[in-house]
Formats: sequence, C-alpha cells, structure tokens
Amino acid sequence: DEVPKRILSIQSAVVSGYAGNRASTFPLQLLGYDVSALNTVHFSNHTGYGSFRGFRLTAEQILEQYEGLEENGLSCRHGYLLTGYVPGEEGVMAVGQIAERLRNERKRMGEGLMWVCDPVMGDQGRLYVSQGCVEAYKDIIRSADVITPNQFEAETLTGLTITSLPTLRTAMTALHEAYGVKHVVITSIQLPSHPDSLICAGSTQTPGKHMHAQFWYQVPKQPGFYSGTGDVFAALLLAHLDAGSLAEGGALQIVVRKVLSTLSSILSRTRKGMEEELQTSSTDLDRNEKEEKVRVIRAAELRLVQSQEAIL
Ligand code: PLP
Ligand code: PXL
Repeated sequence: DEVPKRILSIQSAVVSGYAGNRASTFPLQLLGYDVSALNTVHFSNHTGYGSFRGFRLTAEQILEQYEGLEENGLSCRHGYLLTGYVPGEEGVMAVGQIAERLRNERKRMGEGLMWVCDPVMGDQGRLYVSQGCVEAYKDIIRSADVITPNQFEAETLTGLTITSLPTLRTAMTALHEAYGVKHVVITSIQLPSHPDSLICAGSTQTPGKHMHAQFWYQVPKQPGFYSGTGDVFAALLLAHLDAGSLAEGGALQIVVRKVLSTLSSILSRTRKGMEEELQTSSTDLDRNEKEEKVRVIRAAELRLVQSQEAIL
C-alpha cells in the first residue's frame, strides 16, 4: 500500500447541510484522501439561513487542538493543508501559525507541504469578517501555495476593482506581486461584459518571465443561491492539483477545468433536487415571506452525496 495522502482541513462545521468541512470532507474522501477535520466553528446550519445556533472556537482552542496532534506525532503526517472560514483576527493568525509550524515540521522530515488557502472574508460586495481579519489574511497568505479568493475577496486583498478581463489580469498579477503566492484562482467573477456567466480565472507565477501563465473560463450562471460551493471548489482544486503536476504553467488550467466541470454537475443535480423538493413540500398559502425564504434555502443545500459519480 502506498502512504495515505493526508489533508488537515481547518474550516467550519455545520450539523445539517453543507458548508466548510462538511462540504469538503466527503469529496476529498471519495477522491482517496484521509481528511483530518479541525473545526473552527460549530453551527447548527450555514449562516445563509434566517438564524443559526452554535459556537465559535477561540484562537487558543484552535491552536490547542493542533498541539494535541503535534504531541502525538499526528500533525507531521499531513502533506496537505486546506483552510477556509476562520472567525476572527486571532483565529486567522492562529491558522497562519499552524501552517508555519506544519511546514517547518515537514521540512525537518525532508517532506513538503501544499497549502490551499481560501481567504474567506465576504461575498457580493459585503465583508462578513472584521477589518482586522483582512489584515491578518494579508499577512498569512504569503506562505500559502494556492489562494482561492472570490471576486470580492480578490478586490479586498488588492484594493483593485475587477470590471473587465484586463482588470482581472491586473488583479491576479497584483496578488502574485503583493503576496508572492505562486498560484491564484479567482473562483467566481461577474463582469458586465458577460452578464449570464461566471468567470473563473487562474494565474501561475512564472518568475523571470514577463507574463504570468494566466487563463480564464466562462461558465453559465446557475440561477439560485447555493452555500458551500466555494468550499467544494477549494477541496476539489486541492485534490486534482495533487494528481497533476504543479510545476508547469499549464497544469493549473487543466485542474480548474476539471473542478468547474464537477461543480457544474453538482449544481445541476442540486437544482433538480431543489425543484423536486419545492414542488412536493406543502404549499401553504399563509406561509409568510421569511418562511418561504428559508424553505428555498433548505432546498438549495448541495446534493453532494447524490453527486458522488460526478465527483469520482
Ligand atoms: N458557483 C459557480 C457556478 C462556480 O463555478 C463557482 C466557482 O467556480 C462558485 C459558485 C464558487 O464561488 P464562491 O467562491 O464565490 O463561493
Ligand atoms: O461556504 C462558506 C461558509 C463557511 N462556513 C459557514 C458558512 C458558510 C457560508 O454560508 O455559513 C458556517
């Protein structure tokens, strides 16, 4: 047997539905990875619902769990690190510390580490973390191998506004230049020139060359609002990046194409399930607007288990 491929995944946990570690773990396991999930929050459901209950872990509690892994010789077995939503500035700094400690520990063993960092800060023009968190991310992403900001997060990290393909290029170049990150994937970009599409773009830094290896894909915008798609995207990217060769400029482009194809299948399956669920669940004429909204959000939970063939 070959050595298991182990991923330490630091993200949120939800009891019901799919976001954070609950969205990433199953696809990664299906693709043959051992996943160690270190949860940053424990919520009943994702935050897109009208309400949620649960708790956030402090930076100390996050670090303490990692120290337990270190004490038992478990941390160093992870060749991959995947990080997503972390509440609070101190928590983000703790994740940066964990990445550094793990990389050093691996280096002492003569092994490498690949860190895919999703700098979860906001979406659709709205920041849902503090400004302190933004500054903390600007600090820690310098040691990531791959970052997967969405459009708003890329704009927040660069101070640029992405309104066109040329400004998209400029923003990706700025991310390389400001933070020294080798691979950048901006997951969902909306441009006025492509109103019915989402653009997904990537860039691999090619030192010494005038141009970085950059590409973009256009995918049809699927109607509706889905949570956890960014988390599934980052997980699939990590899984397929490992299979491909990261060294070549062309590799990232092929990997992202695979990820978009899988994600498109998952979303189609989800839409189908959603339509069925909305048709069969009771139609109560007295249902108020808020109840109706939550009914739709419940129905829009990703059909991940049902998409296992597409993931494979
Ligand atoms: N929706 C679709 C159709 C996508 O292709 C992607 C990423 O490529 C996303 C959502 C993820 O976007 P975000 O990172 O903003 O959640
Ligand atoms: O998908 C990002 C995410 C992560 N964690 C929690 C969330 C969400 C999105 O709604 O609610 C708890």
